[in-house]
Amino acid sequence: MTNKYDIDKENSITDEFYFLNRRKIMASILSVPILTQTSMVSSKEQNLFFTKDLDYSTNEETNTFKQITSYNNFYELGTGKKDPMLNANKLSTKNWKLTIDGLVDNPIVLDLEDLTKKFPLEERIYRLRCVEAWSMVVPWIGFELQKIINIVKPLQKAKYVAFESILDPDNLPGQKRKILNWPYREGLRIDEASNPLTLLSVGLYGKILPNQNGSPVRLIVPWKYGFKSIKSIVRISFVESEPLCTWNEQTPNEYGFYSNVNPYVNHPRWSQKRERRIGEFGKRDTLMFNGYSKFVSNLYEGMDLKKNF
Ligand SMILES: Nc1nc2c(c(=O)[nH]1)N[C@H]1C(S)=C(S)[C@@H](COP(=O)(O)O)O[C@H]1N2
Ligand SMILES: [Mo]
Repeated sequence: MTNKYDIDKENSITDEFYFLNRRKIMASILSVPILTQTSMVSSKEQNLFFTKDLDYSTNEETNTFKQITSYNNFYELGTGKKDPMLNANKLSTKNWKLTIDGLVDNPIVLDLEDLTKKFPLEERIYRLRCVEAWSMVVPWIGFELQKIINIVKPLQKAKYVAFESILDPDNLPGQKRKILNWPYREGLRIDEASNPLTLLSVGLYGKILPNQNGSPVRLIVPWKYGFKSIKSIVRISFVESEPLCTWNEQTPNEYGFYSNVNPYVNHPRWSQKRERRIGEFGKRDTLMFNGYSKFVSNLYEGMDLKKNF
């Protein structure tokens, strides 16, 4: 029997068992894999203390640290898949501040230390499905965005959450060209942001996030296409109306506000029915909501997901 809760195998006895026993197991830093010295990553050595989540984590095999850190989308560091790794040192996270403001009772600013120490950290093993039809399984470390929502206390009229990445064209090679309308921006409805699956990640494989994965803090929304999972966030604002999202602004007929993983809605230029897991040769079927239906399908009841793609 597996010791993890598999979110795809609905209705199985083990699911029921682990769902009822919402256990957390203390992870030892000794369980963190030892990284090869030759891997070209800007791995930050600091170990994080965290518990292992069994409620929402998949028991699928994780991609290797090397795969997760050498095949990235992070246009601020270049558009090639290896560019973020090669340009990782161009992103400076020193003196980072994450501002949380807008329609809230209690705006706050978090610094680097707050991000790893203020909230208990969990390891969440999530599938991430990119809109380009590849996927990875990543052992993220982070905390639920809900934890921040509880602190800032959004006002009644706040209906959406807007996210903004770093703007630093002097140092970020990708921002020297106007390939996107910088800074990168994303948004969620407030109920999506409050869903327990929605994570702010500060690490992976037991350590501080490598720059190419969006250090020092990035969003993970595992039931949506990867581009919603905005990296290197400097501002989170609570707002009244649907915020601007970078890819939706860039190409609205290809990338909607919702961008839920949906095998029944093709991208105008390719199918979304199947995906390639990085490291594998064949393809596998893409699942509705990336396999997270039981946690999130209720958020979209009554909505036409072909129209609201
Ligand atoms: N700021 C910013 N965030 C970003 C992107 C980006 O270009 N800039 N790319 C997105 C896309 S398209 C994907 S698939 C994921 C990739 O995350 P990973 O490189 O950690 O796997 O990050 C998302 N977040
Ligand atoms: Mo993506």
